[in-house]
Amino acid sequence: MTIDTQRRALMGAAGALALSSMLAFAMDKKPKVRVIKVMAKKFEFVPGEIHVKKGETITLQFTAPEVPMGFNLPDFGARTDIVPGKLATLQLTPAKTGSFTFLCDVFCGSGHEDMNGTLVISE
Ligand SMILES: [Cu+2]
Repeated sequence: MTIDTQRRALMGAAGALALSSMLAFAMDKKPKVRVIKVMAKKFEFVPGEIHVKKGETITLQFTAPEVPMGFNLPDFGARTDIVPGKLATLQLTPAKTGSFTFLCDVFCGSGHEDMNGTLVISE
């Protein structure tokens, strides 16, 4: 490879990178992703019931003010750790309707076993 072709390849890569970031930005702007804030505290999720539409893309944004928690939505194979002081996110586009239980899967104290909520997905 000569210096010239190397430089051209490099510029091409830089151009592709710039283009893809522009595309990502444009795509980011179009379909609005609804952000739902969920607080995981001893020993409940707030809100305990989350309502979404089938096919709607949502971003669940978790905080845990007290101790480390977990969010687990088994029916969708979705889970995340929730660590105090850090924002945890989970993006979801449910393709089915129904009521699905989510729960805390990180032991957080005496009420841990009852720490769960419901995701309600309607047509
Ligand atoms: Cu827990």
